[in-house]
Amino acid sequence: MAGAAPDFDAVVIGAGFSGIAMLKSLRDKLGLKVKVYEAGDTVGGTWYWNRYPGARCDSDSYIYCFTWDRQLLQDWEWTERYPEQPEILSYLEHVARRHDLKRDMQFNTRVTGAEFDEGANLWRVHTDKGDSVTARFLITAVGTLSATNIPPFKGLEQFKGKWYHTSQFPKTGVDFTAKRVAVVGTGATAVQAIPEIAQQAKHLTVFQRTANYCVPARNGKVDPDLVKARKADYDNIVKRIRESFFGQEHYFIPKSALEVPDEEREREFDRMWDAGGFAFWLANYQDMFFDQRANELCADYIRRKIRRTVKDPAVAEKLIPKGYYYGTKRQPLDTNYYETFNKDNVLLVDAATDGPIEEITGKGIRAGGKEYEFDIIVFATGFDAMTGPLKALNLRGRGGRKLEEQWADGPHTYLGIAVAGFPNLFTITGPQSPSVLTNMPVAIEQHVEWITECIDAMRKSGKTSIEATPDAQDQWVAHVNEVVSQTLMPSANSWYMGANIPGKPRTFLPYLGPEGVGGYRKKCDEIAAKGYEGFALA
Ligand code: N01
Repeated sequence: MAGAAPDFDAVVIGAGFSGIAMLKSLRDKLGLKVKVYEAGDTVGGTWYWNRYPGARCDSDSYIYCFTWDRQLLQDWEWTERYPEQPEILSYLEHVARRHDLKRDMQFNTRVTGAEFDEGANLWRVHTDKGDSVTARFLITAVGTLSATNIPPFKGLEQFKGKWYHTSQFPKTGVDFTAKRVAVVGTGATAVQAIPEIAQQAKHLTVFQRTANYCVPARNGKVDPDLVKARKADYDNIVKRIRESFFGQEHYFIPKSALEVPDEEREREFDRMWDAGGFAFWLANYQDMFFDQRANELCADYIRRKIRRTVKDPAVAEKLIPKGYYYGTKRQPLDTNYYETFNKDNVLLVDAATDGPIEEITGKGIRAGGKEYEFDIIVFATGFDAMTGPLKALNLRGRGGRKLEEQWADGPHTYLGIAVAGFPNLFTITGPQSPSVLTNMPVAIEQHVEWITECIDAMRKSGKTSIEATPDAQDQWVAHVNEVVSQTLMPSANSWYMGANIPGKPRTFLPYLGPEGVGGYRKKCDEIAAKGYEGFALA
């Protein structure tokens, strides 16, 4: 159906990594008329909002960037092994300027709703600035960890000091000098922020609900010879990360942790530990995610490290994770995290042993019957991951059906990129795609390329509508659940399972396909080659 001519060929929601890449691709490759709406006052997405002390990417900088700008891969010089938030933000600003992208972006504008007009075969998109525009395609580039979770603690409104969530930190920063500070949460964000805040604050109290298995990041300057070698080898690096499991240069050891002699395994563990970063998590023995006994060997190694690092044995015991398998929650990378608990100005309040948070009071936090007084509380309490940002968009598909209603019992997607009943909607790094289990730019670029090729193929064949079929969607959801059920992942109370948000359906949110993002790419390409199998085109 041709339908009425829309204002735009595509509206893209969000100007982070995904929105930038999507605009560039549709506008400059296909010549489409595209509009990007962004709630922040400039590009950046995640890296615009998360300005907490110590905010840094946990992927190595040489692969945490766009690969479609090969010249920029040569020209851009990252300062350290892991890029810091301000540096990523300036990188994205640079990309936006270099490709003249801002002229098609509207900042300080939040999309408040969009509905599919079946008669006209287009999306009507509305914003908080009063815009109401139409587009043939609607593409969400809203990120996966962008719906802030501030738990509904009793009494928060009475707190007389200042409080912040890590993903809504003031642009001007927060001065912790001479302040009594609380950090609530011990996830990847808190693990980065706690050592930094502890250096400034007069006193820091950390409220831990679940202890985490942290491994060292080992950040620092990268050897200039290695930087040079990587630049010379970028074509191969890009090929490797695109075909890899996690979008990183990490590969499992093709052996069981149980079959090797103890000394060999200990040597391998030491090697991964010394390498730092995600090696211990993503390049460990291949049965670590499947076999409880293999997993226990890894967990035991980390427990020994914690006991060796933390001087007070009682504090060390509190910091030792219990009740879930290593690696089934997102791996935090630490720089002096455990060491921070050796400082005189740092106190750990553990929900299991000291008592959980009961309420926020005028002066601070009451936990386990005791009131702790603070000038500042930092909530590092995470996000309503993956589905949260999409549900917040108030999307209505065929028959006015709301996305949040359709997903009441968890997400239902086809490939994590499309939703039955929502024609011409594409969800970049949506739930049930590899997404958060990868080095994000790799997953983002794969979706951006696939969407671009799909729209191009539609134009060439005179089609104006594409929609996942309910059957294909059901099969995909069943497949996503089937593959993850063979691993230890569903056993954890992780945000991957939606377990951090009270009332959220318990379901594994990303896709842990048998060959990771590389295998998923092949699958998506096969589907395209078969004339978009599982989609209805008109
Ligand atoms: O959030 P989290 P995050 N009462 O949900 C606790 C990415 N990231 O912002 O574990 C008390 O992991 C909660 O406790 P529990 C990365 O993918 C990337 O740290 O649910 N405590 C937990 O300790 C990461 O996984 C980078 O029991 C409560 C913490 O708050 C994701 O962002 C850097 C509570 C939340 O941890 C989210 O990490 C940093 C309550 N009611 C983060 N509710 C990069 O490298 C929650 N908690 C790019």
